[in-house]
Amino acid sequence: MTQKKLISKSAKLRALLESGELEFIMEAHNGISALIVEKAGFKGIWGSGLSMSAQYAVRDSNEASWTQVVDMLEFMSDATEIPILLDGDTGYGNFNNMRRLVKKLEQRDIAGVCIEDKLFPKTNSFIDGERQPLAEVDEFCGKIKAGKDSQYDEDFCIIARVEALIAGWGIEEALRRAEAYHEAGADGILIHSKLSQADEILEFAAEWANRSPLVIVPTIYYSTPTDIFRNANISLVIWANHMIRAAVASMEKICADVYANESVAGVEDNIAPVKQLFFLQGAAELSEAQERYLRPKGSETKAIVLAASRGFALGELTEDKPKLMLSIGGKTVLRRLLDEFKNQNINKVTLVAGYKPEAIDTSGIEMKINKDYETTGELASLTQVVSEFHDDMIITYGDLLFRSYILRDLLENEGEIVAVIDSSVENDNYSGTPDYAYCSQKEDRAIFKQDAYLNHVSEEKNTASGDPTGRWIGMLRVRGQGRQWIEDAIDELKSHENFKQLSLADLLNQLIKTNHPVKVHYINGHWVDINALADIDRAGDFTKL
Ligand code: SPV
Ligand code: MG
Repeated sequence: MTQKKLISKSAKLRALLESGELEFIMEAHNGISALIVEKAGFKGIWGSGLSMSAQYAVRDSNEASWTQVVDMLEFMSDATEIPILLDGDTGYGNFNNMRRLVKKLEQRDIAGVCIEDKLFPKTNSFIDGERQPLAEVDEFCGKIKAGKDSQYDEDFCIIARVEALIAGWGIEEALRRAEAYHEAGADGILIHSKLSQADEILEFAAEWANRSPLVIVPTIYYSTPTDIFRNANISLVIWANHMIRAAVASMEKICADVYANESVAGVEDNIAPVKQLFFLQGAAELSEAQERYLRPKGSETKAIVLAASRGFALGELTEDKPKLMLSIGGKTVLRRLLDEFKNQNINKVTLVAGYKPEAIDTSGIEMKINKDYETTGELASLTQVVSEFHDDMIITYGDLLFRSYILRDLLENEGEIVAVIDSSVENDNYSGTPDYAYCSQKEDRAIFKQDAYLNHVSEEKNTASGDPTGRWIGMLRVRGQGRQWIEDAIDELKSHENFKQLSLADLLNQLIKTNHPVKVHYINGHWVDINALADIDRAGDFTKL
């Protein structure tokens, strides 16, 4: 979603300064505090030098470089829609540094900057403020002019901060300077005081008589009722450091408690829940965007694994466990299968077990049991999990090992039902009974994404359908209507007298018989299944390749 900015941040700040009402902005010192200020309802943010220095644990004496300040402002600005007025200290140098500062601030959508008439490097006005030298008026006016001349956006605001009262020069000097700065083009005057009463501020405001917007910082004269500022025609009040002070007080308290009690149990109810962090960070928006843009391949796909039989041909190896728990190259067949699923983002797996289910490692999977596994076939196992069917699923035998690309490419194959067919009909190493596939076309490797369909699957070679064109490896992709077709086919086959003995091949033949196309996904080797002892070595070699 593109969000169109109807009113620029600089225009919003200008509107605050010129609203004719008393307005308020609150200090923030990083992204999250800026966001909290905005959510509380404030119409603007003070990018306080003191607070930003404090959050970096350095002194308010230009110890943090101006680019470090600007980098932090970028996070603050990205997180919010309300304007930020930066406390730009002295402009971090002379007129030339001021020009570059304005350029960089505009690039980061900072609405304005306040500069004070002290010398670089400055220190906080409340530390020996009266001893700090003030800038030459002309030099400071040149800095204001240079800033105004270099701004691209006409609404970008430059506020000139007068330190004459703090430095002990009195009202006359403060007014003289304010007037000069006003003349030089400042969009407003910040008159600062470190007295606990607002008297000198109010006197200045009366003399200033609305020549331009007046900004104040009632950090020390905080007990003054706000209406007094309103009545004095002040334009903007800056609450300059209250967010960092709130954070420090809270962190000190919580930290001491946790340290003393060697437990966080006592503080849990007094701190922001983790969910609140997610909320402020906008985690919900990211989840939505992931849905929109990411939708990883396979993430909606489910796998059904049929693994009820013991694997008698494997002899005593399967005495105490089904064959999918056999270890091949240090990993069980099941784990290998699950890893392949994970590689393709398939995370929901239902396994139909039968023989010795207690020996199966079920971590990360759901297991259903075909109790009659000794007397029933694969279709009976599949029928056990019809309720687990999904609109997008892989149905596979549990004793397959295959190269990753086979599943990856199968997931890309569009088609309601897709069977993986190995185009090599003969396989000398093969120990089981193959499911020969008779397809509409032989594999033609010259054709990219060949469209071929299954005509018939059979354990017999040379049936009436002609020569087989491959072997079904025991893996199917089902999606869309395919799920319903399979459910219908199972229902139809249930009335078959041999239903209990039917295999998945019978299910495929039923689908074809009822005119539901089964698409062929041709492969050439790169898989093994484990039926007999000889397969174990073969599988071991396969995993080493
Ligand atoms: C700041 O917030 O860094 C200011 C205001 O400059 S004050 O600390 O009151 O000087
Ligand atoms: Mg400051």
